[in-house]
Amino acid sequence: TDGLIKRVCLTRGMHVPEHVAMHHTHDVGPDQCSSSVVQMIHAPVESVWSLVRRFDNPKVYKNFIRQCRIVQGDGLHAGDLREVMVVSGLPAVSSTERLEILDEERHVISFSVVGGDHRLENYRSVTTLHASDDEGTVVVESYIVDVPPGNTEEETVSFVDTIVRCNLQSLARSCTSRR
Ligand code: A9S
Repeated sequence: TDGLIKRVCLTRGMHVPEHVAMHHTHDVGPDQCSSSVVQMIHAPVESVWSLVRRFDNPKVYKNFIRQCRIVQGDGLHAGDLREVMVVSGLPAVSSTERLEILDEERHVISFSVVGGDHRLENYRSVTTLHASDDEGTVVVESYIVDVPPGNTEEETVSFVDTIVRCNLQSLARSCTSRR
């Protein structure tokens, strides 16, 4: 409200590799909010990554997506674009999304929302995977987004956290039922 930008580290308190903490540290502007969801998965990092890396086909675990097509590039390079059509029942129809990071070595994927018909202006998320102590995978997904006019920060965080949590629970189910 006073024009100041907060720098928020969303893995505070968690034991994570340094690059993971770095990727989940965001500069949050006055009319923006930011949060994160953590999901443990009892499957190896490479098996989780094989689904998470599919910028071209997010439907492999995101159940709110009805259709997706790449509209620029091949979905493997920063700057590539996809157009996503959403299932009915959400306050959204479509979303145009830009691949920001696809780091196959460190298992980091990030995209930002650059257009579409929905209320999540300037949405950007980062998803990281790292090995847990028990040979499983820790997924951390954080995001930053503008608070839509007419909504509070709490409402926005609760809406987006719900979607992200559903996606990561679906991811966990897909990774563990294949084995
Ligand atoms: O797709 C994701 O990884 C995460 C989110 C929060 C996506 C949100 C969404 O695609 C809808 C599901 C359509 C909900 C966008 C951009 C806006 C919405 O209102």
